[in-house]
Amino acid sequence: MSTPRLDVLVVGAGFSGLYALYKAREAGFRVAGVEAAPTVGGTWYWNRYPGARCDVESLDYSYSFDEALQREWRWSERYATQPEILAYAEHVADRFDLRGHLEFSSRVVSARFRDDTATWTVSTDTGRQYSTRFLVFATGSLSAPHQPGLPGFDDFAGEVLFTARWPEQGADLTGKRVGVIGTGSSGIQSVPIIAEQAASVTVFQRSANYSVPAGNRPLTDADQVRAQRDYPQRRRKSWASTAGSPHDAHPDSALELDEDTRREVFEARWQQGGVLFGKTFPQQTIDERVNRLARDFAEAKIRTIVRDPRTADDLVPSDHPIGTKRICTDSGYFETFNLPHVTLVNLRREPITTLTGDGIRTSDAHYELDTLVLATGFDAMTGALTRIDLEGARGNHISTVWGNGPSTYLGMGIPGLPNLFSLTGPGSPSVLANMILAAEQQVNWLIDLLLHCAESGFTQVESRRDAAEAWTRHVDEVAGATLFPKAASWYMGANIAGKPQGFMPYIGGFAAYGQLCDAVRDADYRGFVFTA
Ligand code: NA7
Repeated sequence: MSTPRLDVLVVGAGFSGLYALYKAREAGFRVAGVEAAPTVGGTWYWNRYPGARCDVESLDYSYSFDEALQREWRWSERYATQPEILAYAEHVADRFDLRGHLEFSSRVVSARFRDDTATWTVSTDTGRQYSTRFLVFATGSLSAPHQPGLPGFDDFAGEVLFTARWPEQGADLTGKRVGVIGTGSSGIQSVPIIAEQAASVTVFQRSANYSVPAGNRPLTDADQVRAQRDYPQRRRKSWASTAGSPHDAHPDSALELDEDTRREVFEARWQQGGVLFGKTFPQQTIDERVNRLARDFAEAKIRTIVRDPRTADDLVPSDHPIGTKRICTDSGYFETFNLPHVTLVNLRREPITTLTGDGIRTSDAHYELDTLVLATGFDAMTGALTRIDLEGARGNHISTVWGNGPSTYLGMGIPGLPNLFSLTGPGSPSVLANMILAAEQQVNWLIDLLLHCAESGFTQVESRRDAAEAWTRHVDEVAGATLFPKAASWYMGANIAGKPQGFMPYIGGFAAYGQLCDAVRDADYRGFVFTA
């Protein structure tokens, strides 16, 4: 049997890929990485649109594995901006000497498993080939941008900007008539900043979204001292939590509190800011009645902010329980619609008929535009993998293995694709949790598995099909006990025409998931088949 040049090839150098590279190297494996961007950072390299900011607090959205890194890195704001997070990723890559292992500006286009040698041959668009025993896809959950088929798209003569591919040198929108399609997190974060520059902004909204003020602020010296003092406890709590951050829901049931108290609790969470509003009370994304109370509160906020009642009507989400699409966090989004040069177009009432040379025509009007911003989301969770020509053992191709929707074992193994692992993908809690801790947990577990293979002389490890089916059923059942499947969200695959529908992330909780993974390890990796 021939020996591959590498033990581990990591695809992607975002936060999960960087940590996978680091851990695999520390474990003594021969390791390399391939990254499509010219540098590290993953999603934080590509999503450089104005206003891009993390919705998890900086102190939590950072690696926990290295004490000195945690002590020495200083976040300037409660919620870090894209440039600061990218600088952090760059710092980590330099600090741990990871760049030398990486080939940048190189995209994996195909990977083939050789049954006879139990190795993967991986090809990139730069013409390079890698031979590796294990292949780790750290390609991100929101990394395959979705460009909707807009009629007349090619006729539009103005500038088109994608939030997920914003030009590195920036875009000067001063004095421009800008149209924005998409009102998810990217649209909601960028619209207020675009409105500061543009002559006019027209926001084309298909679905209204819930958004909570981020409550961002600079972190003071006193904050830094407190943060360092409290870090051990903060991290302990995060590791034991449902979402990888140290925040609790209110101890009482919303239904048992009187109206005034309930309003105060919602108000306090609203003022605290951020996505956590979605978890103000226990049962909020499980019990329709509790969810309705939270929706009513959020709706009242929108109506208080937005002066034009018709615009306010259009901005109040009506098609999903609050929190079942990720709540957006904004800095002045709803306020922006009070500006005289900002217009909301409700595409449910007046759909786009076509793009024209100089704008967008809807059923009711023609909107003249110099620049069109597409904040139209991603082929989430599966797109990064299914866009690669990936063939595993015995001719199993990703397109057929996942033909009816993604099936994974513990969110990491895919039956038919031995020695291949996917990080932060379907069947894992990562997109519902603090992505960095989620990546650390999966990578720690995975490196243990690879060490187990190395120590036991196994050259091949593959998830059993029945184990993957059982896990995928479990993922589905847990989601079915919540309100999440009621939203046509990217969690469900609903934003991509023809994509199999089903709730893809594991919603059973971050800590619970870690325990399940550990239980599998402790039961001699039950559900995996090893071959020597
Ligand atoms: P999202 O949340 O998927 O938002 C994409 C937006 O684009 C959403 O409002 C879509 O409307 C809209 N969209 C997509 N296709 C069209 C067409 N054809 N016409 C009109 N509008 C369209 O992506 P983001 O980048 O904002 O955020 C992704 C995640 O990043 C976010 O959840 C956070 O976790 C961070 P729809 O809702 O489908 O009607």
